Formats: sequence, C-alpha cells, structure tokens
Amino acid sequence: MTDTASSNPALVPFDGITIALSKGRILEETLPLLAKANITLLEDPGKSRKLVFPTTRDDVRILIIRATDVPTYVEYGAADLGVAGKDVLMEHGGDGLYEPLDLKIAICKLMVAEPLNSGPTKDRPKVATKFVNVAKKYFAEKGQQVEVIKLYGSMELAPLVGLADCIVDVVDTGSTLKANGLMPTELIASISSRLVVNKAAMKMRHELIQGIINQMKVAVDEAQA
Ligand code: PRT
Ligand code: MG
Repeated sequence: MTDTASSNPALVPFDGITIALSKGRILEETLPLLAKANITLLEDPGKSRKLVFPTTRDDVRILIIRATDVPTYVEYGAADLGVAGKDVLMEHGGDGLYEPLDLKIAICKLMVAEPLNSGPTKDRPKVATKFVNVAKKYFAEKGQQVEVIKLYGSMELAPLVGLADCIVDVVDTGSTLKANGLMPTELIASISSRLVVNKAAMKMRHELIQGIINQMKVAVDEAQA
C-alpha cells in the first residue's frame, strides 16, 4: 500500500493556520501584507499546479482557490483565514464569517452599466451578472422590477448580443466597459478586499490569529501612509 499521506503533503494532519487566497490580484497584493507577519511562500504558485503551499512559518500554510470559493472555505473552517473582495462577500452573504480588517487592496467599484446608446428604461429590464444576490437586493431596494440573468463571466458581452439590457459588474479603470460600448450608470458599492476569519478558529486560536491580524494591520497602515 502506498503511503498517500507522506507522499502528499496536503494530507498530512496540519495543526497550524490555513489561509485561503486566490490567484491574480488578490495573491499579488496580499503577499506583501503577509510578509509583515513573516509569512512568505516557499514556492511560486504561478509556476505550480499545487493548491496547498507551505510558507516560511511552519505554523502557516496557504491554499490557492477560486476567489468566489474563499468565503465558503473559511465559513466551514477548511481555512482559518482568507482574503476576498467585498463584492464576493456581499454575494456570499450571511454572517458566518468575521471580517476584522479592510486590506484596502484590489480596489474597484460594483456598478450597473448599460449601452451608451440605450433608450428609455424598460418596464422590467434584464440584468446580466454573476452577482445575482447583490443585484436582486439592489433593485428590490430601489423598488425596480428586473429580471436577473446569471452569468459566470464576460458580462460586458450580454448587452451587445441582446441577452440583457444592463449588467452588474466590478469596474476598475472602466476600459473594459468602454471597449464594449457600455458606460457605468449607478454605483452599488465601493469595493476592497477584506481579511475574513472563521468564527470558531477566532475563539480557539485567538492569540495566533490576532497576532497575524495585528501585523497585517501595520502593513495596511504603512501602505496607506
Ligand atoms: O477571474 P476569476 O473568475 O477566477 O475570479 P474573479 O474575477 O473573482 O477573481 P479576480 O482575481 O479577477 O478578482 C478578485 C477580486 O479583485 C474581485 O472580487 C474584486 O473584488 C477585485 N477587483 C478589482 C476586480 C477588478 N478590480 C477588476 N477590474 N475584479 C475584476 N475586475 C475585472 C472587471 O470586471 C473587468 O472585466 O477586470 C476587468 C478589467 O477592469 P477595468 O474596469 O479596469 O477595465
Ligand atoms: Mg476575474
């Protein structure tokens, strides 16, 4: 019988802190903040297909997962800490997580956008978005009837091909909207990424986790100064 646990480090029981991050801008912008807590990756996830990464601290490992999965891993305790955009957290909903620190990274805006040449608003416009819960809540609170259409990406395409009248998406420079003949029309929320913490872990491993939070806070404050 092969000893799976010893050949696969991910299966070795780990009693340290597990942090869930996503590839791309969140990983890039979070690593400098984690460095303040002496947490540095031993391997470049960009050059690896692994999903579990050891760090310079024996008691900390990092998972690399889809951005939208981060709140789920942390809520269920598969990760103790995570970093997720406020957009993703708003869509995930619920109060299953602590959100102790605004990392002030991956800044963007969650917006409604529509074609530049769109006519008068329809009675019940179609809204294409991956943020279905956020969109429903936003338009309901405005008292506007809409039909929300769930997409998984490239929302900007939907109005161009008649799938939707408008979209709800995150916007940074706005150049993606512009390139597709769209313009932002309403601000739903200003977005940054947040540190999230599993509620049970925050109680059981308070000292260790609070230490990491405090050191990351110092890094956030320095980056803002
Ligand atoms: O890409 P994937 O489907 O795996 O997941 P994801 O899109 O959720 O992850 P990622 O890494 O793209 O984004 C992670 C987080 O970064 C998001 O949850 C946001 O909180 C934040 N963020 C900041 C952004 C942007 N800026 C941003 N510009 N997320 C996405 N974008 C998109 C935008 O929608 C547009 O399509 O990037 C494109 C370029 O934007 P413009 O406005 O600069 O043209
Ligand atoms: Mg993306």
